[in-house]
Amino acid sequence: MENLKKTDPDIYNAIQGETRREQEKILLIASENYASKAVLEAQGSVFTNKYAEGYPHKRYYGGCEYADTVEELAINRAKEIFGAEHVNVQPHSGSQANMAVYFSVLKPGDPILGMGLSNGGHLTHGASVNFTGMIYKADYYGVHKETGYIDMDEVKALAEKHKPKMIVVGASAYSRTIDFKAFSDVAKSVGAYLMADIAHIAGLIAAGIHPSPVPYADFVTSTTHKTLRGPRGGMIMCKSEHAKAVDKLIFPGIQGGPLVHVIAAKAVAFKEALEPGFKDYQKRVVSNAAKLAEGLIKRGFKIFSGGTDNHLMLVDLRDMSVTGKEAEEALDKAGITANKNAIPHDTRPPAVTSGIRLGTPCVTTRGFGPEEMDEIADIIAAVIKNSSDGSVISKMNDRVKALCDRHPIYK
Ligand code: DSN
Repeated sequence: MENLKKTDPDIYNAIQGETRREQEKILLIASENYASKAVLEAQGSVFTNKYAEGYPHKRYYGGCEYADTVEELAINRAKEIFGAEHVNVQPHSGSQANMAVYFSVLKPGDPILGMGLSNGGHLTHGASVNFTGMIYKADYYGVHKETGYIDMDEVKALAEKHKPKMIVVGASAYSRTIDFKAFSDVAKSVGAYLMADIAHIAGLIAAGIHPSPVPYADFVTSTTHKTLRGPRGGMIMCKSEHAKAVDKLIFPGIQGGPLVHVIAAKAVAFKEALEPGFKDYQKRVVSNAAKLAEGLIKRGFKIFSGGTDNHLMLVDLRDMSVTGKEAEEALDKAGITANKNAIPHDTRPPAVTSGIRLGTPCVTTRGFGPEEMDEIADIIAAVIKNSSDGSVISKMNDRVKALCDRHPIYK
């Protein structure tokens, strides 16, 4: 980065600082990952310079022959991974992907049914503060208060009452396997479209270790940077009958020029996802999450729903003396980055919460295994149980640093 260092030392230093932070801390944010150097190189390439409005071989600008190459590779690789009939790799984000799907088949005021934000859903699944809650008449299903699992009887009853035009399935903080077929059955029974937002579990689905919604859903949206380990961005998969409408909504409907450099990086990530090592990585993400949950349970913590089937878990702090906010702050001081998260039916406000969400995509990418998971559980337990004891926090920070030193990122 010699050029950047000379041209803009402030930004150069911030990038150096962020690199150190990502190396020296244990990152347990469930929606983050370390993209490969190849992904970073593609994203930092000269495609940054190129306008390519339109789609491969149907562009509004000249000079798109290489842009066509990367976009076609990204589309074909995504089709191979997920078995989708149609793929659009242009959404700048997961929210844009979801917006395009809604706009392609819904009218303002139409009813939709999604998972409630406070129960683990996403803003774009109908939250009142989001465009989806402003434009559509949103209703929400949640998780069962006792079991923590999605209650399909509730989903069916709400669908029958609310008569949604679209049912949205997918979550940001749900640790159990999702039964996409059951959602499809409910959607069909009330004549609703089904959109599956697989942003969190896309990598698991790509590796075949979580059931895929592609055979069942009319639309499947995702981000590409979470378990899928690509660049920040979105994508849409759909049945052929919706291909034209979706493409038209992304461009010219809600976006202008695609980010070709990001599409190039998506293509690279998809190639990596087709390699045999990717399945093994995703298996380790899941087994690491199970081990971390087990380690925390062993040390007296409650995991919401009793455990995890995927890459994340919600630590339920309602019986502990700390809030989610205090736990997040204490963990950060000890070198562990996580986020406070509402526990379904939480009585504390969203800026405080009674839980923390932990995920294993980052730590698995850097090579941590079951032993490290148990040690992380031990550190988390010590920090949360002694959140105002500076000497404990400092000792735990030493252990975090030692673990991170043994597993450098971007070797
Ligand atoms: N912000 C993402 C997450 O952390 O789950 C969802 O968009």
